[in-house]
Amino acid sequence: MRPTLVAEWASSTSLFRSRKACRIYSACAARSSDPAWFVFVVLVGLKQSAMAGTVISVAFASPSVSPATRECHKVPFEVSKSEINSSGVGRHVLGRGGGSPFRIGKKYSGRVTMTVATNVSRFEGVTMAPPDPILGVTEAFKADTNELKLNLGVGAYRTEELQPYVLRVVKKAETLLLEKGENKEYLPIEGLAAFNKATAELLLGADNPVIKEGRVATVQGLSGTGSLRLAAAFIQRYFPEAKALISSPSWGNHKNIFNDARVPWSEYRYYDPRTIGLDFEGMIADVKAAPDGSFVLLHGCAHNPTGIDPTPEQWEKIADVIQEKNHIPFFDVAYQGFASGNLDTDASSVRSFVSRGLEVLVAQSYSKNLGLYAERIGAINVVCASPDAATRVKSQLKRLARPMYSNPPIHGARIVANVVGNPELFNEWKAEMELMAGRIKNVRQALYDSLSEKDKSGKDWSFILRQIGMFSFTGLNKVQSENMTNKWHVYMTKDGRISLAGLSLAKCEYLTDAIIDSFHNVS
Ligand code: PLA
Repeated sequence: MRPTLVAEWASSTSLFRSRKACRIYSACAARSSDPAWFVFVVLVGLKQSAMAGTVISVAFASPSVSPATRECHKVPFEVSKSEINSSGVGRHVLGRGGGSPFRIGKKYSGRVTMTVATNVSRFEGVTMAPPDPILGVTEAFKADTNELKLNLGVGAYRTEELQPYVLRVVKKAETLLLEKGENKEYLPIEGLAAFNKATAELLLGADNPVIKEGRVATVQGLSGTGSLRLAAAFIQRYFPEAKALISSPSWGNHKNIFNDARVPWSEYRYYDPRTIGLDFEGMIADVKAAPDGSFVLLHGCAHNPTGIDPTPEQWEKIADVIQEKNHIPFFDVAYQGFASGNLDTDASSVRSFVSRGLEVLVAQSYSKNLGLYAERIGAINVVCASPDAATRVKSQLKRLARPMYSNPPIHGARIVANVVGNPELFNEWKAEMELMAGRIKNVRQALYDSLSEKDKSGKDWSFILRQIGMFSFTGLNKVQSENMTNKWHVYMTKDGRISLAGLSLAKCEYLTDAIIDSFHNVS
């Protein structure tokens, strides 16, 4: 196959308008395994001050070209415009109708393409992305034909028969919706008004003064993930200097979300493997050490993946430090009602921060507590100091949403609005949620009992009982987790997390054998 070369960089294109800023950062020649093809590669960078913000990537149609290139792209040297023009490289790579992309005032797209040969896909250089560490586990599970297999990867509630579950109250709400025969016109950018009202009230309490005073900007989002992403885009636009702080460990997608939104982040200590508990001192020290005005991402309840939440007293101390440091708390509430079985108890961390008068961001999800996974229903709430600020913030969230997805889907929003807004359905939901949370608590207990009975090593497994929510963070390392999957067909994330929502009482013993084997026989 004939090689095609594509060199591109991402950076502020306006920098290229300054001739002085131009620098050939690295140049190299590579010979592919086919001697007929000799390819010059020129990577164009910026002067050193700008290099940090410059991403350069080079893609090759022929994989054989790239290793040689890697070896020779190390020596930076300067080349003037005329040198570019006088070299073959310049003509081929940069020449565009005789002009240079670096001419002052010329707007240039930041992409250089040199086609050395034809008949090759323009996407040859697109590399294979790795499978998602969580959703990829489900794909692997589906491909496994062993009948003992068990999917404890994704946090999705299953019945005792290990079947997906649609809540009865959801079915009822859907029947009501069908009877009403409502239309499918576009929602406004901010989503369904009845949903936005219901979701803010569910989170903060209907009689919370911040709601009454109109200080909450609520925008319907594409479930928890989409709401977090919208907030991250907002942070990037309005707080370009700010950093996000993420717990270590955290739900894996948090890092992706901030990376994609180009919000720099760092981690704060959270989990202490020695105590299999919260590293509270470490957390406080790291939150204190972060630059003032950072966005501190907190799991409102049922911390994923550890299942370890701060106590109410610890939450107060965390709030003290956040307030002292002028940080902005950013809650991810993906499991309201699933930690304790009670919606209000699980919102108490958020409510206590709000009652201090703090401005707070809160992303919500109805994937788990209403089982609306695929409906993609959630919200981003920004509690502001004044109604005026809330109005402006909301207008900007809408402005960010419009070019991304225009407006959100209606079906899930109607279900939530109907369930929360109808006292009878609301009570049924609470009862069903208690049932779901109760089933998880039962298997948690059963797993602990079984491990304590079968494991003769004297290891203390009581940490499993202290964890809450859907997950248990087993302490199994990557290799041990791989053994769980490869030998026992137990699918789980490689950080040692198991979703107890995917476990039945009947499977506890099998899981116990798998854990004991992996823990003691695999280093
Ligand atoms: N925030 C946290 C802490 C989560 O655990 C999840 C889902 C979300 C947000 C987003 O969920 P949503 O977009 O569906 O509302 N975490 C799952 C699924 C349950 C996943 O990874 O997407 C998990 O297995 O960790």
